Amino acid sequence: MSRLIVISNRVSVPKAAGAAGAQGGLAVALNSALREHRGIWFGWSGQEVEEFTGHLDMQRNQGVTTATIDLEPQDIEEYYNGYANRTLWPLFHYRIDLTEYDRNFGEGYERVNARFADSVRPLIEPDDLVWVHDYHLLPLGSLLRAKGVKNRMGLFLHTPWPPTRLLVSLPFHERLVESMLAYNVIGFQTEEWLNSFLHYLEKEMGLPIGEDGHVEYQGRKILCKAFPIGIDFKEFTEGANSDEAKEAHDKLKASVRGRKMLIGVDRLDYSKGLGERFESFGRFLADNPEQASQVVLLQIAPPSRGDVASYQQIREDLERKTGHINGAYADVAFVPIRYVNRGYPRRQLAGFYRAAEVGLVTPLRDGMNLVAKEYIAAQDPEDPGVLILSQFAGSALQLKDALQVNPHSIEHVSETIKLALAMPLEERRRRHEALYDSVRDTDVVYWREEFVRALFGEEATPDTRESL
Ligand code: ADQ
Repeated sequence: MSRLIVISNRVSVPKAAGAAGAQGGLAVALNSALREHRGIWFGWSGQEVEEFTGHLDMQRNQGVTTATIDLEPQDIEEYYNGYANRTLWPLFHYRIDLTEYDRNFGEGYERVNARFADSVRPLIEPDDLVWVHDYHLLPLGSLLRAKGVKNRMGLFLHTPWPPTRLLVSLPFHERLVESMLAYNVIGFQTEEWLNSFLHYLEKEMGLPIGEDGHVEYQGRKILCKAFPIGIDFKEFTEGANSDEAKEAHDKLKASVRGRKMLIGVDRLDYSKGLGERFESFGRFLADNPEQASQVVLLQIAPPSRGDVASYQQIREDLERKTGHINGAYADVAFVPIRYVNRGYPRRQLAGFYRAAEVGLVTPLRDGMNLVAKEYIAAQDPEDPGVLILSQFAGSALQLKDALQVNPHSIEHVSETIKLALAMPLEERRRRHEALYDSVRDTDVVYWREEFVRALFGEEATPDTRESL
């Protein structure tokens, strides 16, 4: 069986089952694939060294080999905080107002991608499949090709792909996109992002698009396809039925003393629409004074990317909005918004989701959004909560039975909150059943198997396919 080489910006070292600390569904799924394929996960350690040495730290944990490198301060500033998080992230989330086009960032991005290529190259053996993740490493495939790597290589982008009209604002966009065509497979979360990418290839590069999503470039065929990511359904639902989840659920329920609860769980990121969400909740309280003391919004938002100014701004903005709404509607024994800036172990999170009558997932733009799927998976099927979901999340294309909203419309979201809180049990059950089936059937294992199958490509024999 071919080995799998997974390459991403950061590496998540596998934890023993039941170990303390949170581990994301993606890490769980990739680790299980790596175990099956005797693979290696390569990336940045998250550590800083004074000067880059290229030293590879190889470790074996829980049957998975990880290989990491440390980066120097200038790398982190220009590649990670710079081009990845100040240029590509905002641009890919349609925020050209926040996009910084600093030339040094672009140079740092190429330098670090070259460092990744130099360091991972010796680990790649002729039959390995190479799977690169996300916007941090778009040119990595072409840099590896230049070093003689002939293996099948795939890229999966976890974010949206922006419309061509926005992308062309990026200096050297042609070079960036052309470098991606070194992969054999390019995967997106949804058809929408896929179509934006294909539109760029057609309009800006004049490439004909085959009906099956294949693009021909320099005599090679590249498969461009949507592979919607899911959650680790088995692990998450087991966790949701654990004692730890039940305890978290009961404690939270007791603390709200009969009030109905809405929950939001997001990294503190401007793409998640948190400011608009708070305003919508404020509007709901203003428009429905008879309910104002009967509902609570629990927003869990661990800070991320704190070195980037736009993230500091969103944090301040949310603190102001929380203070404003709580100041207006709290009384001595009650605050309407509980705003918590920390992470929780996944089982506790599952208990919190189940305790909430409404899941509020209202990003302004999101590649997929796994919180929406986790909320559905965590519900009690006999008495499920209602999911309010932004039409601009990738997951909206799959989760049709959620109450879909335009997160920019404060009125619409406020009215939808009212509708959700009043929804009869029968309708809640009907919607939940359909959503639950979709979350279960297209879970992260399905996603990973589909992608690896595509990565095998035409060369895959029935035997190798079956071994997936
Ligand atoms: P993110 O932007 O990080 O991911 P999302 O898909 O919602 O967004 O995943 C966040 C994950 O972090 C969820 O599993 C959630 O449970 C967890 N999380 C968030 N807050 C937490 C907290 N306080 N405590 C513990 N866990 C917390 C990017 C893209 C998405 C895409 C994913 C996967 O931006 O669009 O869905 O990658 O491809």
